[in-house]
Amino acid sequence: MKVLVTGAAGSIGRVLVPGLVDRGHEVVGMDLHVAPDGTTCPWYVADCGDPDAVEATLVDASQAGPVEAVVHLAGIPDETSLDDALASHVLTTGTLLDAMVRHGISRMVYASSNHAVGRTPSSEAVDTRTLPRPDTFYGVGKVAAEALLRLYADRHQIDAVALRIGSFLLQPETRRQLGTWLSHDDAVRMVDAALTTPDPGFAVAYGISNNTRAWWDLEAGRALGYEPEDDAEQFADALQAQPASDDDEVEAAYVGGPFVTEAYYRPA
Ligand code: 15L
Repeated sequence: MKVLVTGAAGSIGRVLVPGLVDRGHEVVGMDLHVAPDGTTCPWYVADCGDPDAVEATLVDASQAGPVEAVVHLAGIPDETSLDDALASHVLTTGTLLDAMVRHGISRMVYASSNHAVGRTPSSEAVDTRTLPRPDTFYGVGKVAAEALLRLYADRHQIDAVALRIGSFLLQPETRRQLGTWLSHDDAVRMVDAALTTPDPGFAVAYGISNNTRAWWDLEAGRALGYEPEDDAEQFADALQAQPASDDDEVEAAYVGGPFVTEAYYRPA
């Protein structure tokens, strides 16, 4: 499948671009930054929130064959002002979806986040029926971007898969991440499944590995064909050997962990 990956130079993009190529996809990278050393796929330095830049990218990238899907990873991966969150997550998603409609591209895989439901207490089950409950403006941006995906799925029959990613890291670094970790290899497996599953329509799934301590439902991902293989448990002894801190308790209380704390409060 020929796939445009936005945010291709970011932390997830750097793993996903070669991972999708290894799985036989034809990848086109797009980012505000130049391609990392060693990148072999076509690359566009362009802003995916700028309609003209997106149009020029798709016109050029389609010359050697149509782009068939967009994996939208671009976005500020942390808390920011409300304006920046809306621009970074919502406007980019809308710009790309409009371009997809114009170009007949029928699938978007979106890097949403657990912070869309981050204010949900950890005592509650977390599945795809969990209502939006953002913990930050970052989470608000992800909720609104998911709403756009649903709108374009209904209006334009775009297959739109929102992956509420947990903690994408080489290995977990906190006790919370023993449940929320998404390994590099599982991230590739998950996005590949979301790209290739037949007719998902609008779908939401939680993006974590097969962690023994996970409390977010993995069934929606499995329904898309995502079978995670890694488990954070292999790191548990080392992490638990470290003294417990107050942060551990706060982080354990809500889905979004540290994003729920006052350090993340911003005026609107
Ligand atoms: C995210 O969505 C963030 O981009 C990342 O910085 C982490 O905070 C991660 O979630 C997480 O919840 O661990």
